[in-house]
Amino acid sequence: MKAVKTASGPSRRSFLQWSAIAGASVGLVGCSNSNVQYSHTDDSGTLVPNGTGRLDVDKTVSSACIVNCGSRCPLRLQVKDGTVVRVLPDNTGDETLMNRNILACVRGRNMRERIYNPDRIKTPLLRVGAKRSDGEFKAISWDEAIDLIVEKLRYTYDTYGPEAIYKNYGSGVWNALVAYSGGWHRLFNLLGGHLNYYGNYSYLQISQCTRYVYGSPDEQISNSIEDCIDNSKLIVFWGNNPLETRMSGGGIAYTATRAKKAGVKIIVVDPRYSDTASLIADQWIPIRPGTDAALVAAMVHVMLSENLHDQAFLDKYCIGFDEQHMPEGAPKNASYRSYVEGKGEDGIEKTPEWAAQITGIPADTIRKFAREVATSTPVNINQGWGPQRHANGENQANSIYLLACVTGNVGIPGGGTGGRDGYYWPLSQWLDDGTNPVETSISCYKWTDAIDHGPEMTALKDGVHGKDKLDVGIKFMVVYGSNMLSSQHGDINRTREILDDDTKCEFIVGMDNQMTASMKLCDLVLPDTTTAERWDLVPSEYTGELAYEIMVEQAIDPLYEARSSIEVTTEIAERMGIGEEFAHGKKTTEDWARDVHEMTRKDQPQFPTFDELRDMRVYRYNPDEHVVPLKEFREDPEANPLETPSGKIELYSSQLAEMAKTWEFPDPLPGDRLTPIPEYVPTREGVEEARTNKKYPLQVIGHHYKSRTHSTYGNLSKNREAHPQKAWINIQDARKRGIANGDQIRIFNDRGTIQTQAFVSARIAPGVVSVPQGAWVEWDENGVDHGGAVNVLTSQHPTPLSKGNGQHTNLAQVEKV
Ligand SMILES: Nc1nc2c(c(=O)[nH]1)N[C@H]1C(S)=C(S)[C@@H](COP(=O)(O)OP(=O)(O)OC[C@H]3O[C@@H](n4cnc5c(=O)[nH]c(N)nc54)[C@H](O)[C@@H]3O)O[C@H]1N2
Ligand SMILES: Nc1nc2c(c(=O)[nH]1)N[C@H]1C(S)=C(S)[C@@H](COP(=O)(O)OP(=O)(O)OC[C@H]3O[C@@H](n4cnc5c(=O)[nH]c(N)nc54)[C@H](O)[C@@H]3O)O[C@H]1N2
Ligand code: SF4
Ligand SMILES: [Mo]
Repeated sequence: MKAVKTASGPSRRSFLQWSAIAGASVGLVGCSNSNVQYSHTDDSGTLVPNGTGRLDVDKTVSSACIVNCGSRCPLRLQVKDGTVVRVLPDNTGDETLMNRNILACVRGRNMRERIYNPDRIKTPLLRVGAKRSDGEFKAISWDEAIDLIVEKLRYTYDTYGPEAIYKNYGSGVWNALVAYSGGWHRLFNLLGGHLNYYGNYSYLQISQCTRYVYGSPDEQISNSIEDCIDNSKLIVFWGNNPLETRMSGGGIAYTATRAKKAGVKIIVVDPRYSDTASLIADQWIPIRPGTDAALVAAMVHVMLSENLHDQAFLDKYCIGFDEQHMPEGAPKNASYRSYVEGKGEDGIEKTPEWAAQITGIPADTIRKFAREVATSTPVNINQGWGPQRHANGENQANSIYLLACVTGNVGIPGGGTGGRDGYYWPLSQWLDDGTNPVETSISCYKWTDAIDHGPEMTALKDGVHGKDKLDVGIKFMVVYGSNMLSSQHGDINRTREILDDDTKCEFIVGMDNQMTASMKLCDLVLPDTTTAERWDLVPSEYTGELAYEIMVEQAIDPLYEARSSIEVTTEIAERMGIGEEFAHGKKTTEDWARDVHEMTRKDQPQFPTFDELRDMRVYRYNPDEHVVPLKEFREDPEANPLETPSGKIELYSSQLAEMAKTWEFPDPLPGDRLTPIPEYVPTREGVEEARTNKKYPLQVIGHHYKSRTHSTYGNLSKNREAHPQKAWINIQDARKRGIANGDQIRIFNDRGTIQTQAFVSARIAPGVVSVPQGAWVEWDENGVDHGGAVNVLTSQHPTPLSKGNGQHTNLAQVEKV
């Protein structure tokens, strides 16, 4: 039944066992060694090889793990007597690179523990506590819950208008074509609209700064790793940790491991000796967080002094690198080269010695690294989103792009743009949200401000788009598939304070399938189904050149009183008199999934029918060629100009120079400024402050962790046992504080205090602490979080250009408990 259109060519290499990655993360059911693949344990707890287990089940249905890890894995759910008794990985592929099985990681294989978790929300719940943070609820019926939503929606539209209605960012359901919006935006759009947000927490900074360099309205993706396997000499994973953040067998953990096996050299630039550094890298360059733009400047200094830069590329494809190629009206000595050579405004030459004292990387290492990157053409400089999730994230990201240009790697096989590894965008259609009549939007990070003081927010000061200012704050908010209120947004304590004043945001509806800390802050909580309890479809995304669509069949009846979001929004629409426009007769998740699939097939008639896809489980349709973005531009820049004002890559942006004059930064903190070139900008709570701040001398970041996807899976006992929450701290910093490995420590700043276990190690740069982000909060009576949620420590202060989440920029102190 498999319809396979692979991109396999003579240079594609044969299957590599998954063990390199699985071996590092095994601990739950579902693992493999180099010879045998195991999928589950038998009743005695013994591992059973794939295909040999007892299969006395009623049925095996196609499902998927849809959490937002960026990979998207098929799962086979085996059902006995209406219960999911076993979770098996994909077996629709084979042992070739481009048709490989898209093996779920240990999280997805532990899906049963999420389906049958005691934290499942069982009925609709109405807040009865005086304050939201009291977290007290009573059970109510679905009828009452829907009546209440209808009443509050009518009231909010009548009293405040559509800009007071908001659905918060939430990535927990993003990866399924129907569940991703659950119908909420469709409902609001038909009722008169809602306040929009732009960007996302994943890559807000890079998505807003790229347009000034490459002219792309989003991030500028780079060559695929499949291309690197065949063509690169070197891959630099720059603040990018795919062995932990892209753990699917369909994902970059797999292809990056293949690149390593194919002999491509790998260097990792990261404050941590990450799983990627430890498992596949030839070299680790530890860097102080937020200082990448300084490292890049010094590398360019070395390249210029030793004539290793690609002048021909810069002349032909870029403006702004040197004084001879500046846009009209730019001041003298404003080029990047002048900045590096000390002829710019600050008069400082950006030597390796200068960068060494900022980045913590020895000058000699910087020199060697610069030479290696310049001479290993083609090199794929592959930036993750860690560098851009900083207070100076826009310049961090743009500086790494710049390095790809200075070395002439853009648009060629084996090279890259300096962005993240490329992928083939799936062809599927998503549930149609309709059109929002409201054009106003805020950055996705500014919702707490829009609740707290919306009407004070302006375009020039707060990045309001589509309007000069907001006229009303957020008054009605939906929190669906989102743990923003008390886990994933910055500064959890400030957020709770804002939400506790229910004269600001007057009504909050939450919908999740687990009773998270965010649900506990809502006024009305709705029990959603899990993916096992509904129909849907799941497209591929960050799986490089693997493109596919997964069938999600309902495996079991909804547990308790759970109902799927689209069925709930369909009913709300009916009660509000727009049922026909909303649903055109559709009622169930299956109706909606079939409808969405038909929309896809209208554009893509080669796709299988819905029922064919049920048999296939996974439909694969890889591209025929490697993903090499900006290839046409490289071949003929005149015929294929970029969407920048000059049509070229703008290493100096006149647009940014203009914005720097008009944008307002009242009460600025260090770093609150725009620069036309990606220079190094010291910021609030950056490395300079760390070195002078006696109270809070440690830089705290929060990497994405294999135990969870953000907070999702964070409440499961097996995941916690395999990968407990631990804060990484360097041996020197621990010793100074009398801290031994495994000790309980407190990490605190003016925003809050968390307590967790110390992981004392040389795997993290001195002066840096990393608290894996997404742990579930566990408050004690003194307001100390014993779960270890890093966002107790993070700031809501937005980044200068994108008004985004510099959540990796924090200072704190650590002490032994
Ligand atoms: N400090 C710090 N904070 C960060 C980050 C960081 O690096 N550092 N990273 C940021 C990034 S990149 C992101 S994308 C955000 C992610 O932030 P969120 O999108 O809030 O991600 P999760 O914490 O996984 O929350 C998803 C929620 O969806 C729920 N969910 C799962 N399946 C379903 C379902 O079927 N139905 C419903 N209704 N709900 C479901 C889960 O139970 C969970 O509560 O966090 C950001 N926060
Ligand atoms: N297991 C797992 N996988 C996930 C997720 C998850 O929560 N868990 N979340 C998913 C989501 S939604 C997203 S957006 C992606 C996130 O993907 P990323 O944003 O790329 O992940 P991070 O862990 O925030 O950062 C990547 C690396 O950058 C390093 N880093 C931090 N600051 C700096 C810096 O200033 N300079 C340099 N050079 N490096 C720095 C971190 O130590 C980390 O190893 O991951 C996805 N995959
Ligand atoms: S968490 Fe990501 S890699 Fe793991 S099973 Fe789910 S989709 Fe796949
Ligand atoms: Mo993300």
